[in-house]
Amino acid sequence: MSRRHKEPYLVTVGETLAALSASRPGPLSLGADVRLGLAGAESNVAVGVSRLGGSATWIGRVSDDALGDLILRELRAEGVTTLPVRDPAPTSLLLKERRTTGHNRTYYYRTHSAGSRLVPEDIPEDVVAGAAVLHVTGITPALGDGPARAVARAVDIAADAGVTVSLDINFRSLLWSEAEARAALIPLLRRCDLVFAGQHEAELTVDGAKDPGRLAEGICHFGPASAVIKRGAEGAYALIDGRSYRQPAIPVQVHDSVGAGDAFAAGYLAELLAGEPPERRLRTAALLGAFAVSTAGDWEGLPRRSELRLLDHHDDNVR
Ligand code: KDG
Repeated sequence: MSRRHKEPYLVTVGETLAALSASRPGPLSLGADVRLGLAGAESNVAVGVSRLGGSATWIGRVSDDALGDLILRELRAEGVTTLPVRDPAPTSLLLKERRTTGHNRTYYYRTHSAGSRLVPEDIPEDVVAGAAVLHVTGITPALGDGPARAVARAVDIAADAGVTVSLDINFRSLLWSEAEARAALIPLLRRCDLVFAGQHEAELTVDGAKDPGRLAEGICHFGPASAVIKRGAEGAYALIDGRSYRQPAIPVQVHDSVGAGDAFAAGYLAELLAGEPPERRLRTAALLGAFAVSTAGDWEGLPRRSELRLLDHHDDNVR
């Protein structure tokens, strides 16, 4: 265990972005209300774990300017340990246009960003080797050769040290093609213990399968002991150390579904860190997913542990 932590911790590697989200439906227009927030799958997971009382460390490149300062300030305020490399390149931007009430359009501005200049030398070996869990996603390897090699190095260090390696496929079609994602992620998958995938992401990984059970088996065939297939409102199917589990989704009113997958992973991983059994990991994962979709922003609405019960019963008004 690293000297920075006294308890089992999760470490994650990735890019945190500034997010500008239009508040009202319609085309972007001059003077529109646009809200500044932060996004990034890996830091979303770190915040989710930290809010549940787990210990989380985030590693990445951060611009040496006001947005970089904001990212670090917010992550630290959330109790996440940050190990940034400050970089003169800018912070990436994610723009969310609410084109209609039910349809968002996302635009990335992340070429040559600080986060995409991550290199293997940025990964502190002692921190990764001392973790209980390393969590990576398919987004960072899509940012370029340096980030792909950095993630591969983190996975190699962790796997060699016996650290549980978790991968969320998180396929982003704006960053690369399905063929590129497969070519880059399958070698990573072979060194992972636990994989999270949406239905489509699992289909992209396992040829010809559609049924969640077959998809999870196909993923585990590459090497991981556990695969969790996230199916949105239909819940999740998991194959964990050879046993299958079904976790229904928690019914809530959907406000903004972006970030739900990260929230789900955070809930699962926080319980894994706490030594909880699969049923509890999946239940908390589903609860965090429900918090994420029923609140604004990727992570801002995620619960503290004491708040889990708000969605964990049938009475909507706690008095
Ligand atoms: O999972 C939510 C992420 O998509 C969002 O936070 C931004 O990391 C992000 C990305 O690259 O899409």
